[in-house]
Amino acid sequence: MFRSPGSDTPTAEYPITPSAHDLTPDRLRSMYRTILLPRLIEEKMLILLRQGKLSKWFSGIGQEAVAAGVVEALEADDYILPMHRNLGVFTGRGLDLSTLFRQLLGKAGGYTGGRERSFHFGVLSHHVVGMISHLAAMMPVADGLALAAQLKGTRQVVATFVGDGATSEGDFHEAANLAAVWNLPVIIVVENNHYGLSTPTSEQYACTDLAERAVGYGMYGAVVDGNDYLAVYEAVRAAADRARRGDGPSLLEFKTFRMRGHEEASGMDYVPKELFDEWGKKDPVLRFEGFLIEQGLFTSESARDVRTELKQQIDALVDDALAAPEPDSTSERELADVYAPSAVPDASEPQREGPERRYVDAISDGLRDAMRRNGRVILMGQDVAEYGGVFKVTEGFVEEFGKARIRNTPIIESAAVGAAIGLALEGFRPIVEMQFGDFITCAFNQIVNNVAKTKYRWNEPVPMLIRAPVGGGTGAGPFHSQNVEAWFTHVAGLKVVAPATPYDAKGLLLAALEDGNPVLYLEHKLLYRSVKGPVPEGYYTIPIGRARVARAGRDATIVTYGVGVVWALEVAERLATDGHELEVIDLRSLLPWDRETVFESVRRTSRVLVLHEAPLTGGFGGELASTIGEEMFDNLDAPVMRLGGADIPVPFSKALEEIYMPKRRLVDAVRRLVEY
Ligand SMILES: Cc1ncc(C[n+]2csc(CCOP(=O)(O)OP(=O)(O)O)c2C)c(N)n1
Repeated sequence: MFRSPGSDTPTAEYPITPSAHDLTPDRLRSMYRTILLPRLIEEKMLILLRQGKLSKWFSGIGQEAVAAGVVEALEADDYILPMHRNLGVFTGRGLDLSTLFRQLLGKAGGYTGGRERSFHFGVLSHHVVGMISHLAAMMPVADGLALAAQLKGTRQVVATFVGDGATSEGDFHEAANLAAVWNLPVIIVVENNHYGLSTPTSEQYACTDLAERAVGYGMYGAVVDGNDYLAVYEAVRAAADRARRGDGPSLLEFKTFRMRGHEEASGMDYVPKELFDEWGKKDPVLRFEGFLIEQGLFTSESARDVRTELKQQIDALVDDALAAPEPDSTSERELADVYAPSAVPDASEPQREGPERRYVDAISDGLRDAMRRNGRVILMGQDVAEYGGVFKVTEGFVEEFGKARIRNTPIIESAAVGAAIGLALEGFRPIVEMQFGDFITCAFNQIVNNVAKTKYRWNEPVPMLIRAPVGGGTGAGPFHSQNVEAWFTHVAGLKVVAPATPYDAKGLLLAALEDGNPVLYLEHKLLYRSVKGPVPEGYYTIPIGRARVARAGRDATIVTYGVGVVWALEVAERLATDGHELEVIDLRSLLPWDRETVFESVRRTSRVLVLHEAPLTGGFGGELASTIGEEMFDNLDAPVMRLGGADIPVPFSKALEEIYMPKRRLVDAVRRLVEY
């Protein structure tokens, strides 16, 4: 039944491959409905599009056998991650059609209430996890869902769809490699419809068949006739059986064809007409219908009756959806839905008492406490297991928690974060360690588009902790010294914290894991072993979004975070001898940040300097300064001043790095402020 990579799809006659499984006549007749329904819905959608009642449509006409075959071959609790042409997954999984039509038409009462378009949503009860626009970005999520199944010991498998074009994306490679290395129960469903928008496969990849790549990843691969419904069914069943046996992932390449344009507005002049003629003969719905008639399971009349029945149902549902109101909301309601309510108690913080611990030890202690307390906490990252991480934060963790929970990843920042989404959707609390904060750029898309937006888009929070060792001062050069906060404080749906003391490092870490939202935790490398302080033993949390007065004063306020707190306290000490009493506010959390504590300080001092190590231009200080200026103008005796790193990459040489660092300019800046 499998055609091995390199062989051609048959072109002479196009019979259906009879199933090796015992499919009863009733089952085959019901499978007909599964492949027919999306075709008929699409035909209706094309009418609505022409009537201007639908804004956009990505057609899957001609490709239905792939989605329908996957749905039919898998169990109801196996996850499927469809793409933009896979209506058949949603209908085949039995989603409520009334809600689905409202979703497709962008109406109130749809699955996302108008927040997302077409298939960009998931329904966990039906084990369907929809896409984001960024191609291949859901493949690492599939790995995470499969890992969750593996950790829980269920028999679930996960099928993740990807187009021929999207196989060129980095996430395809990272996810395929991760699935193979971790032997995950994943089925990569490559839907090769021969074009990625207007680009033919000859300009997309240079191998003969995409399934050849399976060899390189060390997984099973096969080319399958994607327009032969039963061949798809058989291939997916076999792949699922292999995955359930513990034999790992498969890469199935289904050769099919897109019988419409990329999307309905884009036309299809770039596709030679002969291809439509050729593939039209292999129409998957008609082929299966012909097979059923040939087998005596249907007559042309009974097939027509099924069509009529389904069309009537669709017409009624569409009329109902068209009559539904447009989404209606308020900015308050939309804002309130970006985050899940925090589960961290708002109680007062414990005394700053306890054994003296270094900043790095406090992070380790917090992680260990969290892992002991909650068996669902899983830590993933490069070299975090036996090696203990490059900063030794997780030293000894494998011995205590085992390899299943302390997971070395390949060098894959993007897929590690994507996999964390899958874990979070399945109730785990993943922690992803970036080896250096600088490498978080490789996971940027997953963090800002996938992690941050899922809660708002389809109301499923994906709580996780992403740890990033940041900052310079160690002579490590432009790619091991950066402060990354401003790239992320701009993103609704994330929380960002930056502790400056061991006490806060532990309390914020535990809060981040309990919060119920994705939290980016910025730990400053220079503080790891240079800062010590009392850390309470046992479990405690510091609510995210609460600043602290690190030093009280009345002449001016320095608002800062991370290593800036250390600098500010040093300068405050020094200038106290000149009679200047500086107040230092340690923000601790950047998103959200504690306006009230800052505003109260400004009321006391009337002068503010905003300080951070990151470059000044476009830095988070701009947000702080403009808010203070806007809200506190009447209380200010001087313009809000900013001090940040020089607008250059962080240089390697210590002498040059000092030029970058704002620390050397801090005393002058404070003098300017108090003397203004
Ligand atoms: C990361 C990314 N780059 C570009 C696009 C724009 N885009 C949307 S669909 C598409 C073509 C996708 O081709 P393929 O993966 O083969 O899937 P098909 O549309 O053929 O089903 C492109 C380029 C995108 N959505 N995401």
